[in-house]
Amino acid sequence: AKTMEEATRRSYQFWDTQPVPKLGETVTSHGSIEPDKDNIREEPYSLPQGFSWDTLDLGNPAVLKELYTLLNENYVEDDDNMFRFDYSPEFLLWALRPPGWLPQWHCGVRVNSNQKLVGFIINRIKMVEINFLCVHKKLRSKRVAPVLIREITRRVNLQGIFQAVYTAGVVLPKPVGTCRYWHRSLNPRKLIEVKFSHLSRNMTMQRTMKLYRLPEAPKTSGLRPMTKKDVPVVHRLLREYLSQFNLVPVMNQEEVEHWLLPQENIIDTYVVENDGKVTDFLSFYTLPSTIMNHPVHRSLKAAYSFYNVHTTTPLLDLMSDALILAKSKGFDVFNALDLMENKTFLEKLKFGIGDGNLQYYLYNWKCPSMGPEKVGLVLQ
Ligand code: NHW
Repeated sequence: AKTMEEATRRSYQFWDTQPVPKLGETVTSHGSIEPDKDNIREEPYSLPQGFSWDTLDLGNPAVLKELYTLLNENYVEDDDNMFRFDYSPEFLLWALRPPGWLPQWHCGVRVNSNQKLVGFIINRIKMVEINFLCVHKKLRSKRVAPVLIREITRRVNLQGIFQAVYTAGVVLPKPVGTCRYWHRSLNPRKLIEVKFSHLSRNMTMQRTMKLYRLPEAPKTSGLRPMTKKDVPVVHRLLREYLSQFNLVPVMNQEEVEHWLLPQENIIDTYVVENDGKVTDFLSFYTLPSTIMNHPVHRSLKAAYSFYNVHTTTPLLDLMSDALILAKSKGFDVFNALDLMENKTFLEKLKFGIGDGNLQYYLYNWKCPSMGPEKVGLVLQ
């Protein structure tokens, strides 16, 4: 189901068996839905005949390439099946091996006969984040996804963890928050050519290009790439800034270093430093999409807004510089969700609203749902 209306009318064969609130339910209390289990099943769940579990060693470049290929060919597409995420192998290592990662959480499914990788789900670290659930196109609608979800749940439970957070485009029982993607054209001609966007009524290509034109260089004085020395101050700024939202990651310094220290073509972070004082930072990650069926353009280069913290520089100025930096690095589009304080700059900076929502979910935790401006968590 794509919308709440469709979703409330259907039943959920799998999700109705899981510790999540029902779609119609209004939650007013906070707490776990089922108690922590004290005996956790020791045997892996059974896969359909002909398939086996395989823990993926992403440190092996050949295995990393297999995962890259599975996702490149079978992961998330837009509603019109024109674009599909193209997570790079280096990005996958960044996303899948944060501090505290465990090998058994990189849970793959292979075909016995030829060892082809056809399924994957992973989680990252007391509450875990679940991401990259993927089943090969040839194996869809055969209830493999619930087996993957049960198996990762079992493996996480074995570590004494009973809660998780995840996001999805589809409506399931029951979103804790609903966010929307917005898109800022950086290369409008290409975006129109590949039908990511279209020429507005009464607009020529010339006028559209002028509308989205950006300065060559950022405007904020003291803006520079984050370095390792900035980790403690960025950690403090992030923790203080996030305290105003209701759903946030609690990162230690090591995690801040992992998630925010710049890595080429993966993550960009710029801090504002004046008179020896770091007061603000902006960040975005790199996630291109494959353009399916286009004669000329193969890839759409997209930057995704990550964490942006302001104490001195106005957020609008910070994000305007984020757009300028992204444009100068050759991105075609800059994407941002309408969470945290993003609504204060989206329209002003000429973002256009996207179609479809990103739903946020908690596993085995009930709490009242919140508006997007109270969501302070961004997943890859
Ligand atoms: S969202 C991206 C998910 N991946 C994609 O969209 C890639 C392309 N699609 C596929 O690979 C980010 C398949 O269509 C997938 C479903 C694998 C999505 N989340 O096997 P069946 C994430 O990775 C339910 C959760 O026949 P399929 C977050 C669906 O409602 N459930 O379908 C992942 C139905 O259940 P129902 C989803 O098309 C979070 C059942 O799956 C789902 O062959 C995971 C149908 O299964 C989704 N995105 O495969 C949960 N999409 O109740 C983690 C469909 O309606 C929970 N379904 O009968 C926490 C676990 C850890 C807890 C630790 C304490």
